[in-house]
This record gives sequence, C-alpha cells and structure tokens, in this order.
Amino acid sequence: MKTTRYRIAKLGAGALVLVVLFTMLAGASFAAGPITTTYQVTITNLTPGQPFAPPVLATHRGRVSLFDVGQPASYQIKESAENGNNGPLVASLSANPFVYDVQTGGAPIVSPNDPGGTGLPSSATYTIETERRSRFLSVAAMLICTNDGFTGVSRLPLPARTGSSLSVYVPAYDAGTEINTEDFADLVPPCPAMTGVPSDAPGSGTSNPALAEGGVVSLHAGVTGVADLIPAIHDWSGPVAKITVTRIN
Ligand SMILES: [Ca+2]
Repeated sequence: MKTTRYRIAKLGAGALVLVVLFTMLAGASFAAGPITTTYQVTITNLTPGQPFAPPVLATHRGRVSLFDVGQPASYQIKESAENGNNGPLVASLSANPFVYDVQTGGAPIVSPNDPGGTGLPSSATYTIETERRSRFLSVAAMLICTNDGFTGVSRLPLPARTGSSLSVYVPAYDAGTEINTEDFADLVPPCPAMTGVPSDAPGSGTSNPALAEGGVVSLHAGVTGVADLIPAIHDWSGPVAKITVTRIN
C-alpha cells in the first residue's frame, strides 16, 4: 500500500484519472458474460370463464420446442396440462443448456368475468431475460377446467429492438394425453370453486391411467357439456389468450 500511494502521489492527478478509467474498463471487461436483454411478457385471459393455471415462460435457442401441433406432448407438458404440475417442465427447461431463463407465474389468470368471484387478475406481466443466441420465447399455461387443455406459444421470435413489442392471440390446445371426460372428478380440485359451480367431487391432481388418450397436441375442440363442465362458463370461441412481448432494454 505504501509503495502504491507514493507512486500515485508522484504521478499526479492526471495519471490518477487514467488509473481509475483503466480500472473501470477492466472491471467492465471482466464482468461481461453474455449481454442480456430484458423482456416483459403480458398474458391476458380472453375467455368467458375458463381460468389459466400459473404459466411457465422460457427464453431459449431455436432448437428448443415446448410443444408442436401434430406431435405427442412431452411428459412435462402433460403434467402441466393435466394436473397444473409445472415442476417437471420447470426442471426440464432449467436443466436445458439451450434455455436461457425460466420464469413461472405465482397465481392463476382468470377470465375478466371471474365467474367464481376469485378476485384474481385477468392479466399478468412477467419479466424474463435473454441473450443474443436465445431469441425465442415459449409459454405454457394449463386451462384449469379442462382434462388436458392448455394455452401458450412455442418458439415465438422475440422482438429485436428496444421498445419494440408484438402481440399474438393464441388458441387452446388439447395435449392429447387425457380423454376429455369433462367430469369434475377427473379435473383438478380448484376448478368448480374457481368458476362458481357447486360440486362435491374432490377432483384429482394426478393423472388417471384409465383416461390416457395417446394422442397428439391439437387445437382444442372446446367444452361440449358432456358431463360437469358448462359451455356457457367453461367454453370459449377463438383465441383464449393474448400474449404481448415488449423488449424493455
Ligand atoms: Ca384431451
């Protein structure tokens, strides 16, 4: 320390500025990992009464695909779509070297009509980061009052410029993993109360092998009213969600 102080004193103020400047540049250089950019993602429920479970969001490279129409759903999508169990999907994405950031919602997103009087929001905004090579966003959220319905988007190209924004209107998908019984006994427990429908059925938060569908991801045919679900409350027409993505830095 004594030696350093002595040298700085001898070199004078001009040299000190240079030393400080060099230190700042060096610090910036050493700290630089991938240059991250930040996005805000807003998910809005457009349905008359169908609630969404908390969503999973991920930024990733182009080789990652959350789901593909016409292909079997992954085990992870099946668990999210059938049981609202996002754990396997989050774990899988988090362990994937081609995924940059994974975020999960903390609460359901309900219809603006909120037929169950939950007081929950019909729109929610999440912040997610990415870097230069991970230019895609994927989102998945269970439709709570369906057997294996979900919504979201797979491999959406992120808007490139700061301040730029894009919106997509996304449909409901059937994961093709569980037969659509529309029976409260086969749906997750929160469904009836969240949509204001009285029910004594305890519901189920795990998959029933007897209801395995063995299909592929497809556009959801909607709620038909074959059992407990009520089309006027639980069905929809057209897109079920609006997803708006804005680059904020
Ligand atoms: Ca199904």
